[in-house]
Amino acid sequence: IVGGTETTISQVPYLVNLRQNGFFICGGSLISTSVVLSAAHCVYGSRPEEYTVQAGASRLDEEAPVVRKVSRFHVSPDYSATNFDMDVALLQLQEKITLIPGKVSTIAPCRNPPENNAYARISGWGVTRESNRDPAPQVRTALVRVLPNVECQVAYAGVARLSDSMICAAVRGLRDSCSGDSGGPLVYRGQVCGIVSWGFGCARLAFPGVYTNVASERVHDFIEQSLGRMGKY
Ligand code: 4AZ
Repeated sequence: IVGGTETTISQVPYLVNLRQNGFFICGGSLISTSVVLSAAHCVYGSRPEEYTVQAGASRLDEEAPVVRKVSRFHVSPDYSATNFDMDVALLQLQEKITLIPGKVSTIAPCRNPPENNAYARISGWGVTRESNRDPAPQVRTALVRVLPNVECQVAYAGVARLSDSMICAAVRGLRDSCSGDSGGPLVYRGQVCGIVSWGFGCARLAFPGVYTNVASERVHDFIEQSLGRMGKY
């Protein structure tokens, strides 16, 4: 998170960190006691056995109260590793997570997209500057403005095509998600409305952060279908 502030997991108890072979790689959101919502690009090309999910920890270097192995991925069949269309995945956990009031809780996927220019909360352990390499040791958060679609299309015109499965947010030049925040939530009115997906740099004036639009028809349908295939976990 660039331009944010340090916080504790009690402020964002739905946020989990995702590890691959023990190394922190991404964020995610607990949408049920056994399912994590994250980005397809966090898991694409790898195997579920390599991943664990940690919940209830504010710091990456603390022993998390809840650690679970990932048993299955459900990566959107329409995910594109070239243009990041449909950058969404559900991770099924081997065992249910024990909810800890005020520390580990679930969050519902968004039904309706946030209103234009509304402020939404992002959080994660991603780098605090575009030029940094190491993740932030303690979880951070920021409020970012959800941009009207046209504003984002103008920003990325000639650089990338934005699809209906994407939504943009930032306080341009100041606050944004960044490397390591991928897969983590953009929260509006207590629901997860975006998944940190991509952007050109971080907190640049010209380039807002791009999020998977959870309330878009294609993303919403994918989530519902996947949960159905899991047998309504
Ligand atoms: C990344 O590299 C990344 N500013 C995540 C989010 C953004 C840019 C890059 C959005 O994972």
